[in-house]
Amino acid sequence: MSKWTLCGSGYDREQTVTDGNRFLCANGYMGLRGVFEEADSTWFPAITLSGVYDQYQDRWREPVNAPHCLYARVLFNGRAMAIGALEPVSHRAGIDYGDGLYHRDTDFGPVAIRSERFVSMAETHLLCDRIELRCAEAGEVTLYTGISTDIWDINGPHLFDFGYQQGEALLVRAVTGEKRITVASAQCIQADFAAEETFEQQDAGLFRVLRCRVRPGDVLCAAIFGAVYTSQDVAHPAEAAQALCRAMKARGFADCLTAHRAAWAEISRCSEVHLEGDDDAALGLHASQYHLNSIAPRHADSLSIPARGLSGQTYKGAIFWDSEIFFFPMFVYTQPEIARSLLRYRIETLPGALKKAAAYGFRGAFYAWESQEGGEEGCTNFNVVDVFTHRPVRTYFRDKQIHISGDIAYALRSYYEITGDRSLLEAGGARVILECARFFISRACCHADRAAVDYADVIGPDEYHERVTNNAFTNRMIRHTMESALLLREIFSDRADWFDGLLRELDYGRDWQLLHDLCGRIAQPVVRNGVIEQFDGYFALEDCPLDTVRSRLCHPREYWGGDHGVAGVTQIIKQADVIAMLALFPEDFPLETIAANWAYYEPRTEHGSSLSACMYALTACRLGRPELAWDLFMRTATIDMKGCGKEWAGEIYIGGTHPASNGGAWMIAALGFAGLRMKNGQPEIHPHLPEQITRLSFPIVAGGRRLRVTVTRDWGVIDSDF
Ligand code: IFM
Repeated sequence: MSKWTLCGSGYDREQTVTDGNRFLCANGYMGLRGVFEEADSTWFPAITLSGVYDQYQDRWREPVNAPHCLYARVLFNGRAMAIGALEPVSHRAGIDYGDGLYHRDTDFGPVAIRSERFVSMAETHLLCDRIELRCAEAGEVTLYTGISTDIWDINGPHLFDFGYQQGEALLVRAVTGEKRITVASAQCIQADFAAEETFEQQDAGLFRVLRCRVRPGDVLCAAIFGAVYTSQDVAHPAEAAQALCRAMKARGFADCLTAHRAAWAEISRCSEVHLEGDDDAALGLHASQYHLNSIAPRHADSLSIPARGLSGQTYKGAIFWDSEIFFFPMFVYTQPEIARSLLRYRIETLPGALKKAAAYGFRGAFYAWESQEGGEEGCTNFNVVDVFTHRPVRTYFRDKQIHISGDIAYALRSYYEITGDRSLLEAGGARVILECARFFISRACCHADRAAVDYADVIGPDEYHERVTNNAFTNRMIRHTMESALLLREIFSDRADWFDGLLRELDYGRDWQLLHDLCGRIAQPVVRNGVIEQFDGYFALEDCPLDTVRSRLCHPREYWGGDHGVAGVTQIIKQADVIAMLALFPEDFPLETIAANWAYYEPRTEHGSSLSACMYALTACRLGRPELAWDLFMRTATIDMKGCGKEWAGEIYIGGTHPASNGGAWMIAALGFAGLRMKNGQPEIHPHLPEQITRLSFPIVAGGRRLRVTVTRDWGVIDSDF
C-alpha cells in the first residue's frame, strides 16, 4: 500500500454510498463503484458508461450501467460468505489513489476474502479483479463468479432483450430501450485451483460456479477479467468483449496490472502536484487529482465529463458548465489533449445548441444546461421535488442559465491563450464563439430610453435567486464572449480570407456590427462601498445571517431556492457568483474591490454547491491572503474522501463524486497558492503559500512547452521539465 491509500475499516451500511464514490475505479470509459464484489443492487454497485444514455418511459434520461462483470460471491458449506448475509469478523476496504487499485479484506471466519481490482487505464474496455480465499476450516468452498444484471438504476431499467452465452468467456448482452444500443459484458476467470465447474443462468445474470473441497490453511486464488463494449464503440460488441477477456486471461493479471500502473505513472508524470508540509492536504490533493484524472475521456476525441463523473447516474450523467470552468483548467495546463476533447464535444454539439436557441425564439447557440449526447438538453422543467407536497417544482435552470454559452466561449479562448494553438478555433471553435455571441445579441433587452443593454430573466451561478435581471457574472461572461468574437479577427489576421469566409458562411454581417455596438453597452452592476451588486435589486433583499435562514427550514432536505425557498427572499446565496466573476477575470478588478466583495459575500454564501469554495479560495490567494483560503482548500480537496458533499436537493439524490471540487483543488494549488497565470503568452507565477505548505511543485504545458513550477516560501521558479 502506498502513502496515497485511503482505507476504511468495519462495515456500516450507511457508508455504502460514500464508499462507492470514494473508492471508485474509473478510466474515462467507465466507472466501477467502490462496492465489494458480492453486492446486489441494494448496495448500489454500478459500472457506469460514459456517453451512453437512455430514457425509460417518461423518467429522466440518464447514463446506462453495464451488466456487472466483476461479480463474485463465496459460499462455505453452502452458506454465503457475503456482506449483508453474514456479519464479518473484520472488514477493510480502500483504494490507492496512486494507481487506482481498490482492495478489500473481509474475514468471515471459515473463509477470509482478500481482493484487489482495477479498471484498466491501459485497456479502455477492461476491468480486472484478483480474489484470494484463505480457508480456516475444512469444507466445501463455492466461488460463484459471473455477470450480474442486478444493477443499480435510478431511473431505469435501461437494458432489455438479454442474451446469454456460456463458455470460457461468459457473455451477457442487452439493448437499451430508447436507441437500441447494444451493451455487452464478458467475463473470463483464471483459477489456480482444481474445481468442478458448472454454469447458472438466472434473472440476476449468468454465473460460473466453481466448487472444491478445502482444508484449513488452503489458499485459493482466481483472477477475473471483465470487459465491456457497446455498439457505439464497435460493430460487434459481444465478440469484442469476449475476445478481450480471453486475450487478457492469456496475458495474466500481473501483466495487466503492470500495464495499468505504467499508464497511471504517465498520468502522474504529466499532472501530479507535489505538496509538502501537510500530509492531509497532500493526500486530499492527490485524491482529487486521482478522481479527475480517472474520469478523463482519454479514449475519445470529443467527449466531456459529467458533473458527478462516472460515479453513477446522478444529475443524469450530464455535462454542465463544470466542464469548462472547473475541469478544463487542470487539463489544459497538464494534458491539453483532454482539454481539446472537452471542447470538441461542445464544437460537435453546436447543432443542439442552435436548436435550443431557436426553440426559445433566439438566434445563435444556447447550449444545454445539462448536456447529453448530441448536445441534447437533459435538464427537465421540474428538476426538484418538494419534500412537503412531493410535487415536482418548476425550476428554470435550463431556460435561464444563459451563462453556459459564455462559459464555453471563455474556455475556448483560454485554450488558445494557454496553449498558443489556434487549430481548435479553426476546427469549429471560432464558429462556436460567434454563435454564442450571436445568441447573446438576440437575447439582449434594449430599451428606447436607456443606453445600457440589459439581460433580464436570467439565473446566475447562484441558483437560489431565479429569474433576475443583470446578474453581474452573466453580464461579464456575455461581454467576454462578444469581445472574444471580435478578437477572432485579430487572431486570424494572417488568414483574413478564411475568417471573412466564415462570417459570410454564417451570414454574420449585421451581427458583426451589432457586436461592436452592444459590447460596450452591457449593463454594469451597481457598486456600493466597493461591493458589486449580484443582480438588480439584490441589495434590497432581506439581509440576515446564514444561520437565520437555516433556522427557517422545516425539513432537512428542503430546497432553499425557487419561489418558496428560504433563500430566495434574502441575500443568502447558494454558491460563489460575484466572487466567481472576480476569480475568472482577476485582472479586471483592483484588489480593494476583490477584498470588499470577499468580505461581503463570503458570510452570505451557503457553499451549497461543491463549485463554491474553490472560487473563494482563489480570490483569497489573489488578495495575498492564503490563510483565508486554507480551510476552503481543505474542504474542496477532501470532499470525496470524506463524503461530505450535499446528497439531496429536495427529494432528488445528487450524491456522487465531485469533479468540480477535484478540479478546484488543482486550481487552488496551481492558480491560487502558486499564482500561475498566463501573460502575453508566457506563464508567470505570483506565489502565496499558506503557512501549512513548505513547497509545491507541479508540471505544466504552456505555449506548447513542458515546464515545471516550483514554489517554496522564499522562491518560485518555472523551469523546463524533462
Ligand atoms: O453546475 C452545477 C451548478 O452550478 C450547481 N448545481 C450543481 C451543478 C452540477 O455540478
